[in-house]
Amino acid sequence: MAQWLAKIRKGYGRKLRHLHSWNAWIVLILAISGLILISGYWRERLGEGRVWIKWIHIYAGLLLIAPVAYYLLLAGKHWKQLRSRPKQKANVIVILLLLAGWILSGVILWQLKLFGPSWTNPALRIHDLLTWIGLPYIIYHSVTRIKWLKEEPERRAIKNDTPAKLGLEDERPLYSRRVFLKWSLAGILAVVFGPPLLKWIGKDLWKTDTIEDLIANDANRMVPPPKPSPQSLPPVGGGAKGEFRVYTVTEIPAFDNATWSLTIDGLVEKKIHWNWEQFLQQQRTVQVSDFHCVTGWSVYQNTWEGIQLKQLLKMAGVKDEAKFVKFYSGDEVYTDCLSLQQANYDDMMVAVLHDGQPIPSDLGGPVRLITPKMYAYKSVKWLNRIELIAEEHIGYWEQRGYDKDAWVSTKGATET
Ligand code: HEM
Ligand SMILES: Nc1nc2c(c(=O)[nH]1)N[C@H]1C(S)=C(S)[C@@H](COP(=O)(O)O)O[C@H]1N2
Ligand SMILES: [Mo]
Repeated sequence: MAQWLAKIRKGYGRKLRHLHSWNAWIVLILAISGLILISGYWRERLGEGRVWIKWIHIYAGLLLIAPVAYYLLLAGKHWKQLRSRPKQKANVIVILLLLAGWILSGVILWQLKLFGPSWTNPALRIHDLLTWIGLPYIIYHSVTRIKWLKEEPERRAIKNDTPAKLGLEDERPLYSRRVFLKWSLAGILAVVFGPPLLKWIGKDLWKTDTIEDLIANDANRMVPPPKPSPQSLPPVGGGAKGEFRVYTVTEIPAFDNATWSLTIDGLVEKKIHWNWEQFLQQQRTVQVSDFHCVTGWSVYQNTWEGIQLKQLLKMAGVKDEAKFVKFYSGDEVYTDCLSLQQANYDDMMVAVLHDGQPIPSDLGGPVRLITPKMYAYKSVKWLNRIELIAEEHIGYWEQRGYDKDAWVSTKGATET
């Protein structure tokens, strides 16, 4: 054991430098891929590429374990070396905590089916917080260590700096180039990473849209608005807990009475084609359920009001040849599919109200599918057509690498 450790520590200085640069490259890849994963801009444009980026991110994340573990083997020696340098010691601790936090929360997000939503939600919060704190810290740390930033040109020219001379560094005028560049960098980082950090803390610098704002400014023009049933308003669920992230792979579409309708066709006895008024005349039910996205976030205790999917299928009369149900979005791009058995679960719903309010267009209104026991990539927004089919259809995200098995794991969940 001691021999083995001695071997690892041989050529220690060089190894530490290699370790440092490997680590830096991996973190760079993680930072870029992570920011792409969170960005709506790239969600809309990448398609299949998003799932590739996700795998690059996960593999780079797992790779990051190696330099961290290796460093820990060298840490004893390094620590002694840093004896009289408290600033560097603090830096090492901060970096190690960041990396460990990213790795632990990242592994939970990666293995979300093993852990379930009650783990992935806090893990995602931590992953995000570390990103908004850690990235600016690491960028500042790397840039201010670049040689040309460290020393003034005229000082670099002085070869044999005496300690006394070096001591003068602190008395450098405030307007020196180095101080200027450091403050510029700090300013840029604060502008870039400040807003998401404040948002994380829950103190938006400029108010972003609340659900109330979304409803008030809804781009949909459906008249009359759907009238909530007494169970829906006030919501029997007590009001949803959590925040939806607006996800879309197209521009967000908007509808009015002339452009919206719901069709149920394919292998059915009686094709259905309803305009808005006809749709609103149908019997609706209310359910309280959780909503889980496969990237790790959830919204709990949603009160949804709408038409049970199984009720719709019954009305249309499913033919024997029909084995699957395909869902179309009014964005003309997004689709998904359920087996007939899945489609007949009680909580599969064509929803029109959320917590007693019309579903705003950002969140898939006027009408969206709800699939509470499955990840929300099944829950097609701007739903306008349901087709009964014989062969399975592979949905938008499933075609691009998401798991065909979308069941949400309840392992580790607080649900009873
Ligand atoms: C420098 C370190 C890292 C940074 C800056 C970083 C950044 C990010 C960001 C910004 C996201 C998007 C989160 C969101 O949607 O709110 C993300 C997601 C994710 N990260 Fe990391 N991450 C890092 C390390 C890791 C590690 C070590 C792993 C472990 C394998 C990992 C696994 C994941 C997974 C599985 C997701 C969810 C992907 C998805 O489905 O969208 N990350 N990361
Ligand atoms: N038409 C359409 N429906 C969609 C999506 C989409 O991009 N387009 N994204 C899906 C995914 S992955 C999730 S998590 C939920 C997000 O719903 P929200 O935007 O209302 O939060 O919608 C699902 N339905
Ligand atoms: Mo999702």
